[in-house]
Amino acid sequence: MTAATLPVPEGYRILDIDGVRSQLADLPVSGRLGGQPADWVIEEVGDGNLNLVFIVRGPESGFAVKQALPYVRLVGESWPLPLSRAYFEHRALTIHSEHVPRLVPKIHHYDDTLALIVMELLEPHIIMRHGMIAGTEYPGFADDIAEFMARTLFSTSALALPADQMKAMTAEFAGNTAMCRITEDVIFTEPYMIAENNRWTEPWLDLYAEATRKDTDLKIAVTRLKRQFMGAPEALIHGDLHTGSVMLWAEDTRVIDPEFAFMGPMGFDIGAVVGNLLLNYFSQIGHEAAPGDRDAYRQWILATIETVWNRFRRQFLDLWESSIKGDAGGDIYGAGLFADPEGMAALAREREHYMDRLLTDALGFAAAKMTRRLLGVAHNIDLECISDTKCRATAEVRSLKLARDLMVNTDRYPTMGHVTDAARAMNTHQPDFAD
Ligand code: ADP
Ligand code: SR1
Ligand code: MG
Repeated sequence: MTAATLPVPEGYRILDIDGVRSQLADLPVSGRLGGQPADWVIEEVGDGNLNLVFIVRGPESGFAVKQALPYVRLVGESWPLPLSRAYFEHRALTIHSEHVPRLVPKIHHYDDTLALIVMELLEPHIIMRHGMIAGTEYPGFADDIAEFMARTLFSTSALALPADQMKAMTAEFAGNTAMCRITEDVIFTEPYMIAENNRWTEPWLDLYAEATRKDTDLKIAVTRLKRQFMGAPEALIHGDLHTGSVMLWAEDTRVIDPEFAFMGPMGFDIGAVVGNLLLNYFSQIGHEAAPGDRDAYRQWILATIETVWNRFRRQFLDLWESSIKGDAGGDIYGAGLFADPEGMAALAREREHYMDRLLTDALGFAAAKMTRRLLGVAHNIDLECISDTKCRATAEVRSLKLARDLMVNTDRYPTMGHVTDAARAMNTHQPDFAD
């Protein structure tokens, strides 16, 4: 299929730098840039898999301008993808800004025809993956991402919303099917079979890719996760919450790029964070100048994983408890059912069970998110930038082994401490592959 045959609305065109300039010039919001359109410095910086992103700088301020393409940028026009993802991204950003305004970029303008979002330029923020490859610690990250997840997930779930609002949100985001389909295919299915776009570090991972395709226990486990992904509209999830969707610096964290948002299982977002931190942990062997140089950084990553979960858990429970006390809860676990002391105690236990179940879900999804980055179509720069392929393969095989155990033997990981202990135990300073 060529771009010409893709279904795009009348008036849509793919913008180049001059197209962005003239488009912005017509918008009242462009006054914030200062100067004249000819003064604005514009560059295309998109390093994501799907869209164009332009940075626009004027004498007084800057914008980030994101445009959806009618296809997957990573693969090209042979893989069409609807422009509607820009609608869902701006809607999710709008909803996120109601619950965590300090943790998302501000939206200045949305153009449905051009599938274009004009948003706040985040500076001096960088993409978290890049900071982690450089070995930078981010002291505020764990608290910030925990707050992002606790507030966005709790507030859009049936724990907080009445049934009609919950269903309205489910109906609205049910339209994001093409993006869900990508996840269903490239995360939950293709890495476990022969698929055209799969790739891995050859020849070192050949046997591991083959073993994965033959691993029935693993395939049952990932299919259960897929079933949950497709059939559990628990909350409005970000849907692609990896460390490439976080832009930050020492004093500020923002979550970008919720174009995969839909009403899905909360554990998918938590697992995305945990799985991507684990991948970076194992990748450190390829980033240290001498064996052991990054040991302190490794410890920071593992401590961060534990803090993310612990803070998320505490904050989610606090939101839940206060919503019940304030009678602002959603339509399940209704306060009226549990008003007596025995009921209150039972509800407190139920909340603990709920969080334990969320942890189990998150670990399964973390494992799926790790495996897809090792055997599927879209890999992570954390590992891809390691030029020594034996070293990269070492990091990848360790990630793959932990992911398999997390997915198949999830009950062996009752706490996040069990996960970080396992990661620590699998890590040595020597590559596992020799000449
Ligand atoms: P995609 O959906 O294609 O993955 P992203 O939303 O992840 O695109 O953006 C791609 C890149 O554009 C990011 O990695 C980042 O470098 C840059 N970017 C995106 N949004 C902003 C922003 N608000 N401010 C500054 N840079 C941004
Ligand atoms: C074609 S797969 C593209 C991937 O990039 C996005 O960031 C999502 O992670 C998606 O799975
Ligand atoms: Mg994206």
